[in-house]
Amino acid sequence: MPAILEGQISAQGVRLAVVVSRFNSFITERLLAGAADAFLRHGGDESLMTVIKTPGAFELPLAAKAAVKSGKYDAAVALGAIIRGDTPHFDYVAAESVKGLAQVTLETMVPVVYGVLTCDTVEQAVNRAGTKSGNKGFESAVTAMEMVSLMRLLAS
Ligand code: INI
Repeated sequence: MPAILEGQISAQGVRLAVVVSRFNSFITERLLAGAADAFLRHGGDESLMTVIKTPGAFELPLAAKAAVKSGKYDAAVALGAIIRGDTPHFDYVAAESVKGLAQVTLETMVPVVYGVLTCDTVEQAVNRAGTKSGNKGFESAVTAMEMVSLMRLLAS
């Protein structure tokens, strides 16, 4: 049998930074509620979760980088909602947020989870923020827990 390294999904003892943008806050507040729900329901300690707010999704990478570089967190979850409008702005913000967050996680070796919705319509975003298609915030927090556990296994 090959050795299999796979993370556990538990928030016990996990120090989590939730970096959330205010743009489209009617969606992002639902994502934040989902992330907090997942963290607490998996045994997380409320005092070990910090919420960090940014103006928009474009600012998520810088705030996430500062958070994880502080050494105070085992993982970060970045939450945002980018919704297509009439101009190419959507594409620029979406591309920079994903690229920036990917850079942060690889440079710092701290799990930074991409919980940013990139949707064509408000309805698509609503569906992914706690209605028809789950809650991206909840799923992202679960991913963060698994990655913290996996990184510990890989380091041991
Ligand atoms: N920021 C978002 O988080 N979502 C969006 O849909 C969005 N759109 O479409 O404009 C958005 N723009 C703001 C951007 O993230 C920055 O805050 C702004 O450009 C200042 O740097």
